[in-house]
Amino acid sequence: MHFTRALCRLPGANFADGLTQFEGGRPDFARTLEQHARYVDALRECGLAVEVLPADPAYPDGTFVEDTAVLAPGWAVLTIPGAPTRAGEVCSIEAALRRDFPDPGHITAPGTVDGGDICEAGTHYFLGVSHRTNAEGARQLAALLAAQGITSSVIDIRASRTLLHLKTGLSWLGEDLLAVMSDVPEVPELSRYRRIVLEPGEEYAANCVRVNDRVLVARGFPRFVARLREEGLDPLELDMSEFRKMDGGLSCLSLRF
Ligand code: CIR
Repeated sequence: MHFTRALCRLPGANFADGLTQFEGGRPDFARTLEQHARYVDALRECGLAVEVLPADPAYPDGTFVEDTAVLAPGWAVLTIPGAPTRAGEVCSIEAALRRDFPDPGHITAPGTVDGGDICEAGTHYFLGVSHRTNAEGARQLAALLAAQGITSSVIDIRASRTLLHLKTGLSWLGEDLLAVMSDVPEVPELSRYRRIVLEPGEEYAANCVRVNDRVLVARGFPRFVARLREEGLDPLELDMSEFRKMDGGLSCLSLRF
């Protein structure tokens, strides 16, 4: 899929008050802003026009915009993020997305979906059922996707201690290639793809993003970057240290369309 646009949101001064299980210290706000600016520049280098929304102090996790919507070509569905403190983030994203998607679909209660659980792989989407996305949310999304001609399969990651979201451990790199952490449970549809399995110590890099001719990937994972190059891909490495401290990955910082 060729992307032309992206939506991001600046981290706010209370970014460190968001949800996290990470035990390696609090993020530094100045470095967070630098890393975010570099991320936005990288999307622009990939040819995208990027809209950057202002921070909203009501939502310290609001910079992780990916969780608020699921997109497909010409189509959007607004989610209900599974963490109660994040559910209100959808409102301002909806206003921004409606300019391009005037009639978006909606997940309705009691369904919950975090966009980070939805791994888009062309015309097939993998739907993670997690501690954020519930089975009802996945069921609603599967029906909405089917109406767009997109098939889907559910991967239940609730038993995993390492996967916050499905895309923490699974990314589509284009065509028939996936990046995958060994913790991702097997489902039959995964066997249709070739896989780069993340090596021990490099698992964080599994959350990467193919953007047109490039692959945005977290800096510091040389074996994975070498594997991407062997596949003829063109990695663009980005420092993600401060977002990692808030359990965030590369994909969650933007909605791409
Ligand atoms: C949260 O726990 O909701 C945020 N601190 C991190 C969300 C990361 N989102 C994502 O991976 N899609």
